Amino acid sequence: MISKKIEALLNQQVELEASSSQYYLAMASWAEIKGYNGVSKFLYTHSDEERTHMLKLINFINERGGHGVVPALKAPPASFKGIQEIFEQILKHEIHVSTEINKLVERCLSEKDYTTHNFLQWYVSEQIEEEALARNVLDKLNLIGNDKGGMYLFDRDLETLSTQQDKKGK
Ligand code: OFO
Repeated sequence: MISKKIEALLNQQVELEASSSQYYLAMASWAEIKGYNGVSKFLYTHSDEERTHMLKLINFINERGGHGVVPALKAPPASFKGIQEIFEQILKHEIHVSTEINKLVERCLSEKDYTTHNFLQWYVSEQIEEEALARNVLDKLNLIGNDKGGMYLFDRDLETLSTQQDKKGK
C-alpha cells in the first residue's frame, strides 16, 4: 500500500510523462511537415516511449492500492524555430524530469517506502540514458552547423536511431 502523499506525487509524475509524450508528439508533427523524416520518426518513437513511462506509473499506482489518474494536459507548442532548438528543449525538459524523479526518490527514502523506491530505479537509469541521448544529438548538430549535406545525413542517422529504439521496445 502506498501513502496518499506518494500516490499524489506519482500521479504528478504521470502528468509529467503524459505531457512529455504530447510535447514530443508536437515536435514530431512539426518536423514531419518540414520534411525531416528521420527526425520526425525519432520523435514519434520518443513520444510513444513517454506514453509507456506514463502507463508503467499508472499500473504501479493501481497495483499498490492507489488510483492512477489520467490528467488533463496543456497544449504543447505547435511550431519550433528549428531542429537545434527542438533538441535543446528536449535536453532541458529531460533534466527537469530527472530532477522530479530524484525528488520522488528522496521522498520514498524519507517515508521508508522501499517498494516505490525500488520501482523508481528504472526511471533513474532511464533518465541517465535520455539526457545522454539528447546531449549526443546536440553534439552532432553543433558539428554540422549550417552544412546542408550534413543535415541530410543527420536526418538519415536519426531514422536508424529510431529503429534501434523501437527494437529496444521501451
Ligand atoms: Fe519519461 O523519460 Fe523523458 O521525459
